[in-house]
Amino acid sequence: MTNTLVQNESINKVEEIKDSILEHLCFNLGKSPRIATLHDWYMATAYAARERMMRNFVSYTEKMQNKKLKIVGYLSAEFLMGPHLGNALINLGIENETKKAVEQLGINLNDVLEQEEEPGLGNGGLGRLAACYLDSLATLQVPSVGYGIRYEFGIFDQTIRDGWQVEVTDKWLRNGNPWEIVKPELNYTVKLGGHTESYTDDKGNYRVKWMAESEIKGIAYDTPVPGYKNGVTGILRLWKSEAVESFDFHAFDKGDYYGAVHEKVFSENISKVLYPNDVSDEGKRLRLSQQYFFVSCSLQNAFHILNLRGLSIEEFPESMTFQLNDTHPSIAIAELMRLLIDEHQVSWDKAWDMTKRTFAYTNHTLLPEALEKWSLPLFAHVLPRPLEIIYEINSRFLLTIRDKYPGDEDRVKRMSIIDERGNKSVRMAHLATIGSHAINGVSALHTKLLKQDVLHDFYELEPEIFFNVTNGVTPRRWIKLYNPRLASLVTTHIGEGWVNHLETDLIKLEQYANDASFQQAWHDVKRQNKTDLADLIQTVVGTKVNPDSLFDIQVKRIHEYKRQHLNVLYIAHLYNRIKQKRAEGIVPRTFIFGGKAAPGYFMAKLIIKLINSVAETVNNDPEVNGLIKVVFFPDFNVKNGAHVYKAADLSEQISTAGKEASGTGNMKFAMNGALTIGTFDGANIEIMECVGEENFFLFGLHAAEVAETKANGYWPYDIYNNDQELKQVIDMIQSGVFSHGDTNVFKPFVDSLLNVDPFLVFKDFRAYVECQEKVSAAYANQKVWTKMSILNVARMGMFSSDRSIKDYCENIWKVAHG
Ligand code: 9GP
Repeated sequence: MTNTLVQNESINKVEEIKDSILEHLCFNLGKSPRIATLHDWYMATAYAARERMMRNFVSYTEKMQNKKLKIVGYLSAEFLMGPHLGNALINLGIENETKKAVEQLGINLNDVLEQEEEPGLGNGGLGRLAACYLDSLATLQVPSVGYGIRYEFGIFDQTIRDGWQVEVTDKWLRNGNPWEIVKPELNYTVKLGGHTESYTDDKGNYRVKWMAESEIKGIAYDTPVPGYKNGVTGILRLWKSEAVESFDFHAFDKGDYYGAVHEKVFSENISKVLYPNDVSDEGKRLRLSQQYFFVSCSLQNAFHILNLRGLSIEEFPESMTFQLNDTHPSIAIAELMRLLIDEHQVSWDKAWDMTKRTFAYTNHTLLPEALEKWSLPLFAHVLPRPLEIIYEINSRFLLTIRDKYPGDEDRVKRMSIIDERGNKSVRMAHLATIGSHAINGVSALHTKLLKQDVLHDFYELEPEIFFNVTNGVTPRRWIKLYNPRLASLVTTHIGEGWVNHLETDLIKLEQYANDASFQQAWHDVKRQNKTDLADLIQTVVGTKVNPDSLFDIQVKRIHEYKRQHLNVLYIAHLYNRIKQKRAEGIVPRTFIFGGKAAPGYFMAKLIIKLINSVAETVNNDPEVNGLIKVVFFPDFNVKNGAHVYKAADLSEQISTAGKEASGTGNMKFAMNGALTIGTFDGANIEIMECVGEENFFLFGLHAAEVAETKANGYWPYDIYNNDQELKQVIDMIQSGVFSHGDTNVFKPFVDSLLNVDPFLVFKDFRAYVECQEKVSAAYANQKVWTKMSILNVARMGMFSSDRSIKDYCENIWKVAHG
């Protein structure tokens, strides 16, 4: 096409978009431009964008009717999608035209984008990974449906008061959600509680009926997920719970007004709120009900799709494959068995064969407290029929184990789905493993440890079903949308193929690593991004930071294993050096933290308080003279991440080795030109292998050394006594230097480190300090640093979620991809 034609087409598009925005403003929002609020403009623009996806959405749904296609069902209790509008415009390829259209209407697109309340339907990495995978599934044209829960309240909003985290309810739906399409006709009944009864059917077969205590209804809400400039729109289908009968006239007639709506209140509670992770006991019953609720709706929907496609029940595993995103949806294994046996009269053996062929399981954690276990009495109370099925699965499975390993009762106990020790419980990871034909970890190290440790017995039994799929993130959102300056610099030099071919194209940047003018342009992009973040910090936190200082950033959930406190100890150490006039070699640094702590996790909340306390002391001490600054950026979420990753010089990935399954923030940072200081953990290792050891700051114990240290008896107190600088830092915290003389507030923190130090902060402290000194020295030479930054980005192609999804398609799902 000639330039003029392209220009004309673009002008037409601008007009079309403008008309469409105005129409939606009038017909959907009932407003004239004169009285429209910014939020109205956002809604109208969102509807205009959604409209452009709907034709593809319909044709995609039609395409799924093709009997030969295998559909991927991605079952996940969390989808952390982030704001939709900006991403939709990028993927539809209409961001420039929309910008112009909105401008011609007298509005600024960035102000419109700011209006969107992000759907916080996830805790962190796991939910965000699911969102990246949906983007890649649509981009790679894999027929798929993401299934989850439409929580009315997502992850809490975080505010900081007096240095402490305060949680605020996330009312993301209060102003309406223009992206979802309710499908009332797609509704399924889900049973809960009660008991079971057996009977013999008219053919003389033994059958079981579940006499439920209550029944709730799940209604489908669909959100279109646009692929990248390919005319494909995928589906995110979230279930909202409702009462089967929302009003009990019988109770009402008796004058029981509360009783009349009780069922409605009870039923709606199921999809009311997302559970913050890391909480052990609270709300367990509701959480188990949530998990069962959404997988039951999703599987019933799968049968509906099977039926629409004119396929038989036997064809289920060939027509649809389900990925279990962690153990949260693993009850799906028992539920599919129940649906096949109780509802579709399939024999046990056949049903089991079909179930195993249907499911694959991704494990996302080795932390024992995060591997879900449900108490047996609770399970029996909420899900009596699925529990019977689990017992039967287990007893048949254990027969095969006894057969294969005669006399090895220890192994039988270790592998059983039911943990018989203490208060009996159901081990969901075992159910997921036994019921799946493929199991994968999320980084090379994690998969290795999974095989070696948590699922070792299962690996020994069937090594061929274990895979690794290293996580990835989408370059559409995390580079093109959120780092437009870098994206345009990259595109100018290597073309725009990198946006959906990151694996092959990004490496072309390497040729510019030594080019002085490219280095300068690269440096300028980073400098501008840092200035933007500095402005935002000034507005949100009120702290003035220097964009020429090294931006050293750690954003992620707050958890002891992620060791934000190791970072804080280092800051306190630098502060000490400055106070003692030993500041030589310290480059100006801004330490930026962000992340939420689970509301019930005291130590994580205390770490936030410590960061803020250190910030207050350091930032206000005239002797520091701005050499170091500390900032806690509140309410870290996808929307804030947009400003943070691109502005980082240094990415902190300092978990205790063997604890972080993969990490995905590490990828977002490196793809946006940050260098990493990191341990030999999760995907850090693969990142280091790709970018080169010389472009990565590695420190600390390896996973095997961590295990060995603990096994040999670990005495943190000795380390404290033998390292004067560490001792000074701990004594400062203890003596109230950062807490206005209060010696109580951080006592639990200090005590925990001195007596237990479960994540080996003291053990790695010295190595971390030394490594940080290397970072400072490297940063002092900006040309070398910039070159390292370019090489980091150039070599990050493998961490695109497109590569991960291709791995799933080829090795696990056996489906074609674009
Ligand atoms: O902790 C892991 C994190 O390392 C990983 O990147 C993410 C996605 O695979 O999953 C996290 N796991 C969980 O949130 C719970 O298992």
